[in-house]
Amino acid sequence: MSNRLKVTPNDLSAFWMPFTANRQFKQAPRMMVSAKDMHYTTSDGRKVLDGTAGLWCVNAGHCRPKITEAIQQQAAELDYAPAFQMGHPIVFELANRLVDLAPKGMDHVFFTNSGSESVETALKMAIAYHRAKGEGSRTRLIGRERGYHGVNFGGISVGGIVTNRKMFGTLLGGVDHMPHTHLPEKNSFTKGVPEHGAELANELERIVALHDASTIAAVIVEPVAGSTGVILPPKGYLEKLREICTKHGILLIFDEVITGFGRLGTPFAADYFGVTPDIMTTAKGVSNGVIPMGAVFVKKEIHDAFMTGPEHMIEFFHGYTYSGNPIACAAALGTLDTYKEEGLLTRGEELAPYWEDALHSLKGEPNVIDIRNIGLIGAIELAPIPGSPTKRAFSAFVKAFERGALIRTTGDIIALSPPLIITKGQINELIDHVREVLRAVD
Ligand code: PXG
Repeated sequence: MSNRLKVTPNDLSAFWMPFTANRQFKQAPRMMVSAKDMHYTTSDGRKVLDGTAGLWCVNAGHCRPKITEAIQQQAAELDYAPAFQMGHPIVFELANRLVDLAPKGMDHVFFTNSGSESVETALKMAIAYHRAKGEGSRTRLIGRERGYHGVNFGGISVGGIVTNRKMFGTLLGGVDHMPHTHLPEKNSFTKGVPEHGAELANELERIVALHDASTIAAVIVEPVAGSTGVILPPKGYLEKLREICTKHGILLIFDEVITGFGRLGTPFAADYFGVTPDIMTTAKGVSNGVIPMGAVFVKKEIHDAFMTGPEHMIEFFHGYTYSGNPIACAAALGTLDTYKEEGLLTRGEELAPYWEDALHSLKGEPNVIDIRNIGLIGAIELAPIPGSPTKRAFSAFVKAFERGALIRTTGDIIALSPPLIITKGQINELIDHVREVLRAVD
């Protein structure tokens, strides 16, 4: 580590950075060189408190020994085995462990390498499932405004974030969107799940009436929308969506890439809300973000619908070279062990009230127009600088980093989602950084 601290990259231009203002970054780079538990160390030797679990993924904290050791051992023992028509033991072990953790009835798991791939997999599964059952006319997909489902074509088609869609042509056909559930005029500064807006689920009935249920394969939503700046489901909303989907034979997909693996204080958001989807997409926390991995959970009926026809035939023409990669599986098993030993998948429940109070203590600070929270997620919405949207929050992000805290901003919203190992003292520290930053930015 020590010699790396001194190294500055000699040319920053070759790497085209993802979702980054490349030219701005390269003028004043922010580099991390190591990490441990709740902190990063920067290239200039400063400690930075991780207020975002990386990108919502490092749920067990950084460089955890069980995960590191599992990866090291696996890399030396079986580095790769073909994923198609071949197996290796730990991918089956992992699938069983995951299914044991999943909501009841979600008995099968399909491996991918990212949230985006999990979403594509789920959408394809949904359409193919209906066709396998003799309902090939069910091809439409329904997403939601402001939804984020990764960056592949299916995901941006059902997604509802304009900047992620508008540059990329006509996208998938046969997609419709429900309205989002952000109602600041009614729900601002709500603690936890908001009171108002469950009726927005009825918009699904309107869409069904327009297209006819016989053309609709699936509805996909994030139970709590993350990327767009944290939008919570109003009380009763997800239950209503479930009811409408069931009534019309439409599959309900929960995109739990962010909410999965303890973020709300329960293993999955499905557990938190007591609503079970038909398909559940995950990634990030499944392997603590350490090695890319995604997992799509499916109900037995869906899996079984594919298990027909001649037994020598491939049932689902889909999969990735790295589906269930041995080293990713080892990382995931090390992650699940760490979660279990430290009770991390339910730790958020104990900490949530403290987190909520700490966050809402920012009410009244300059430019704060809303605060939202659930589990170990928080959002602080700022009034935009007139004519320069996003600038205020981005300045806050840079100032926080300089002060020693990593926060995440999207638009003019600050989103916080610390590793689930955070202490009360570190919650105070994080919120104090945010408070000072809010007082310091224009
Ligand atoms: N679905 C959801 C709900 C997500 O949040 C993806 C799919 C895509 O996952 P991959 O692994 O393909 O990136 C995501 C990813 C942020 C942020 O700061 C959020 C994500 C990724 C990066 C940053 O809000 N979510």
